[in-house]
Amino acid sequence: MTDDDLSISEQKNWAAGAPAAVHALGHGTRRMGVRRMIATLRDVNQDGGFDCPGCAWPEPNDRHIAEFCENGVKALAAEATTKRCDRQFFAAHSIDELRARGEHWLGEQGRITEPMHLAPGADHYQPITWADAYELIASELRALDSPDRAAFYTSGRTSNEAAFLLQLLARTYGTNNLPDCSNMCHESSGRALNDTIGSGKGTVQLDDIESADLIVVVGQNPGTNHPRMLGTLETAKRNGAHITVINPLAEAGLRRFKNPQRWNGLVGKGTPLADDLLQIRTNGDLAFFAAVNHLLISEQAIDRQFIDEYTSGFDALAAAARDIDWATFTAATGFDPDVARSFVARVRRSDRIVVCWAMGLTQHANAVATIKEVVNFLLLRGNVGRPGAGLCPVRGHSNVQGDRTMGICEHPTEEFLDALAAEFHFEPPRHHGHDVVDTIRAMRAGDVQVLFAMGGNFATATPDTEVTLRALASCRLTVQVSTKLNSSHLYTGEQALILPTLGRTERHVVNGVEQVVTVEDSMGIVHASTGTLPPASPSLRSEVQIVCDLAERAVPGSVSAIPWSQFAGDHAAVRDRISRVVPGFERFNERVAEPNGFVLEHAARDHRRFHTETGKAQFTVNELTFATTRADELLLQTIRSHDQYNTTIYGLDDRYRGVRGGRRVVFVAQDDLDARGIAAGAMVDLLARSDDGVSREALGFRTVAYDVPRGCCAAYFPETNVLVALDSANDAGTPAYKSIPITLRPHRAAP
Ligand SMILES: Nc1nc2c(c(=O)[nH]1)N[C@H]1C(S)=C(S)[C@@H](COP(=O)(O)OP(=O)(O)OC[C@H]3O[C@@H](n4cnc5c(=O)[nH]c(N)nc54)[C@H](O)[C@@H]3O)O[C@H]1N2
Ligand SMILES: Nc1nc2c(c(=O)[nH]1)N[C@H]1C(S)=C(S)[C@@H](COP(=O)(O)OP(=O)(O)OC[C@H]3O[C@@H](n4cnc5c(=O)[nH]c(N)nc54)[C@H](O)[C@@H]3O)O[C@H]1N2
Ligand SMILES: [Mo]
Repeated sequence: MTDDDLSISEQKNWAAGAPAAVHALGHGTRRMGVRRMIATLRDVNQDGGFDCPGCAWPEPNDRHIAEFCENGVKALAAEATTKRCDRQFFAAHSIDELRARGEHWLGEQGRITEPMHLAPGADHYQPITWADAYELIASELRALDSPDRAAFYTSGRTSNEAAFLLQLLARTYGTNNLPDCSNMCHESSGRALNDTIGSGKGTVQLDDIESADLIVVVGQNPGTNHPRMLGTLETAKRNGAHITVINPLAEAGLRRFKNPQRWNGLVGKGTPLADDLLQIRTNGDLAFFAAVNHLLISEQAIDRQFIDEYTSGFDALAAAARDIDWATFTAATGFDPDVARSFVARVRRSDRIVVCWAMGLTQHANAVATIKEVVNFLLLRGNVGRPGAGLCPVRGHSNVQGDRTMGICEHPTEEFLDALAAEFHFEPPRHHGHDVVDTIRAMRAGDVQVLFAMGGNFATATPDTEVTLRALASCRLTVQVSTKLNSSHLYTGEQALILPTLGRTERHVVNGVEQVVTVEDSMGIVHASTGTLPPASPSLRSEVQIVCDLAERAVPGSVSAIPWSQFAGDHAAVRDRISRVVPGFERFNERVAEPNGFVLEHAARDHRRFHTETGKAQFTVNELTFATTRADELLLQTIRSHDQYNTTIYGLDDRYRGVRGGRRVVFVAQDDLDARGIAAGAMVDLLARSDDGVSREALGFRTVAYDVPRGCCAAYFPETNVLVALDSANDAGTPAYKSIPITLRPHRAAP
């Protein structure tokens, strides 16, 4: 439980620079060796190479010879590692033994080399042939009394082709139970944007950010999670942009950036990025943007012509915006009213505004309302659908946006289902399926009994870990298509399968033909990705092939209309089908052959056409809420360290925040520690407020005195997911991972 090597030092105020290059290369060579590392890095994010599995930030058209970042190298090294987790490994380690190890150790064991089966009651995984594994899944699926007893999960690394086929498999089988990582990620953005601008996607391209004159980065830590974004911000800055950061934490990457791809970035002082750092109280953003919007309306600092021509609902907003309750504003944000006033003054001097956001906005109870208020903010001054301005939800997983475009969604539109039905001659289920949280609830109730997961780590990325593990244990069968070992292989249903798959970096040749996959980045750019490394093991199968092989056995009736076996070896044929089902993908094969792929059309961005109910961009009136805590409580947000990719833990350091050698830490303001008589460095337990009578505790964390607003605190996930109640999920189904009321208690050993 304790991390004895833990050491804490000063928080950094700059990111990247030479240390990033040194850490990247050290990390890469340890896992891949020098030659393999050079071969890998040469091809990442290059034309003819593969898309970095790190994040969804787009590549610029004029690519640098080294179009990657420190954390991209870590993501690549995790996949291209030379270590192997083979049948001897599974024979040597029981499930109980592996459970005691934790995600970091599990991820370090290397690539899984062949299909493995955990039989009912067994304590070790045993090898199984692909044919037997498919037969087992097919027979379990056939045995269910309704297709809705199965769920098909997707994590956002899955290619467009695999995602399209997976949703087709689920729907020909008969269910819309297609939960995906997006439910825990940007679902709130998708919901808010769909309701207001008629598309769930952002409206900017890289050159919009580079030519904006005000960029607001809110609820996002790009220095760790989207490091290449810092290069874009640096360019914007050189072009004269003002950058305002809204974040409870003074994240290093947003303060000063030393671009490791430039000589003066390696040795010089770097570029200051944030001009203003507004250290807001966690979850105060709705109150902040509401106040700003009220001021803009009362000062008539709005674009009347745009509002009249393109929007609806302005009068209702203006009527609701008559007075501002500054006491509530201050309680929610921690700010003096002048903070809003001077931000508004800056806004009034700015013709082109971009707002970028990520999990700091989406993972709250009121996330949808908050993002709608951000939309109001941009609409008021016509900052949607013109160059240099717009909405920029920064996606997480490298293809999470593409997976949704391909139909991975539990609430598909009628148009999508109609197109699918016409193309493949079957009647897809029309009733909505389960998202992530509802899948867990359904498992708990015995209503979902088979989970098929295309990647990811369902067991620990999801909320309410103890509840979720029990729910998984009540399933008949859980199947993970994976590259590497994680907790989801250990907390399983009565039986479990691990189906090992090729990663992005690996060459995939079928019948002598090199197979290419495609992905869509955060800005709607679709491009090809071709692996170049030899597969980690000859027994690996591609995600596409696994879906096709399984579909033939699980839904034999579909074979006459769907040439699954042809698809398995001919991704171009899959793309032809996609081009006829998914709008915007016309002439898919032809257009994706272009060096940088193609940009998907976006009616709001390109033409100021809004596919909403009113046909206009929609202003919304949002009830002002914010997370409140009792005097003894702190509001906990759960975040990523610099050494992790979601539940894959690369190492135990969080360099920019000054943490080394441990992850069980909680960042608290010194005054809050003093008020509780707790010393910095003391060992505490985190106890979640219990609204439902269930006690949720995370034991054994060191306190770190940190620059965070009073009443707020932070700790890493997934260690803290035990504290997040399933029922914290908001109206978009996203758990409130970033506003968990907790109390600190001096540590007591578990009974
Ligand atoms: N290296 C690396 N890259 C990644 C990932 C990774 O784990 N590692 N994960 C990928 C994925 S799936 C995703 S979704 C993205 C995540 O990218 P981020 O959203 O940047 O990730 P988080 O660590 O959750 O950081 C949330 C940020 O929001 C701030 N914040 C929290 N609550 C609030 C609030 O109430 N208001 C405001 N204004 N700010 C708040 C936090 O202080 C923090 O800076 O990154 C992707 N890229
Ligand atoms: N408390 C808290 N919880 C959170 C969050 C938070 O901020 N706070 N963030 C949420 C967010 S934004 C997200 S996106 C989810 C992430 O949820 P997931 O996407 O489910 O989790 P990951 O940790 O990204 O999944 C890692 C696993 O994916 C597998 N994998 C890696 N590459 C491949 C591949 O190419 N193919 C296949 N088939 N498998 C592969 C590996 O086996 C690896 O162990 O977590 C959510 N959970
Ligand atoms: Mo995410």
